[in-house]
Amino acid sequence: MPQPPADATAMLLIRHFETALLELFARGELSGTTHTCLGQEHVPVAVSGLLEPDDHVLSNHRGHGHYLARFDDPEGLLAEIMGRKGALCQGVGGSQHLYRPGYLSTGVQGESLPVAAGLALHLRRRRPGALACAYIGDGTWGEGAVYEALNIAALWHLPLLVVVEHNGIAQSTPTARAMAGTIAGRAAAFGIAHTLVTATDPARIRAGLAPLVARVRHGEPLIAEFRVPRLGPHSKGDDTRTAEQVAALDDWYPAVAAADPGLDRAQRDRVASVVAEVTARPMAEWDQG
Ligand SMILES: Cc1ncc(C[n+]2csc(CCOP(=O)(O)OP(=O)(O)O)c2C)c(N)n1
Repeated sequence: MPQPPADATAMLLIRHFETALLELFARGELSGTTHTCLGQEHVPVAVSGLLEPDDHVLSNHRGHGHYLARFDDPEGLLAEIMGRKGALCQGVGGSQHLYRPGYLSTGVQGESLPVAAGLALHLRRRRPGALACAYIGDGTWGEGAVYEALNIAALWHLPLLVVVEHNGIAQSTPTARAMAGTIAGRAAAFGIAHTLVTATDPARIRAGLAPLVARVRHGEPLIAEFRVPRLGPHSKGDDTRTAEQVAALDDWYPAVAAADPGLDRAQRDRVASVVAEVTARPMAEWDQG
């Protein structure tokens, strides 16, 4: 199925943004940490296309793609990560802790789901039809707060969409070594709908998810589990997998780039000019008032 231009544009933007971040680290121009979503870009691109302006997004430590797919704001995000003028949160949030109306991320695993459930309750009361969408990884199913939130979401019929980016590894622990049973089985235990997504074409993904997300808006929570590869290290240089293991993972990028090399080049150039422009800015000043 051909990629609608907007989807390919967003996926390529996120790919080149994440690659540029790793290059900035390698050159010593960035400090702190970062977790790139290389290989997982299609997930937020597909999901964002199903979201409405009143919906709220809760993101996690691997959240640059979630933000860029929702707001197309590489300047604000890079300035935040680099602590430069124009930063989204004055440079105090960094890569993992972003806030913008309708959007919140946290680096603390599992912290977002109870907040998402609370937001979903608020939305059900004040903005009927709107939903809270929380992105979590498979490793985060080891956190007890996840189950407290799912229990309440099911019991109170909250408009909660949980997007699981199941990349099969949590930092350096293969999921198979840490998770008993399955995410589908855990959803079933709460009577929550679950769907498994393996496609990488956002339009195709949305076609499958749209009727389920429509039900979320009327109080039927959903767990959408995406099987994805994590192509990069956990953060910057801490990959415990062999190069052969990583090379064997599927990557959507070669096919999408080959389908439209001009678009790929344009997005690479856009990111390069964002990097040049933001890097030249003075440091952000934290207004503590
Ligand atoms: C409560 C908590 N414990 C530990 C960490 C350190 N940590 C950051 S990411 C991560 C693994 C996350 O795995 P997963 O949820 O599968 O997401 P992925 O990194 O694979 O996207 C860990 C252990 C954390 N951020 N929060």
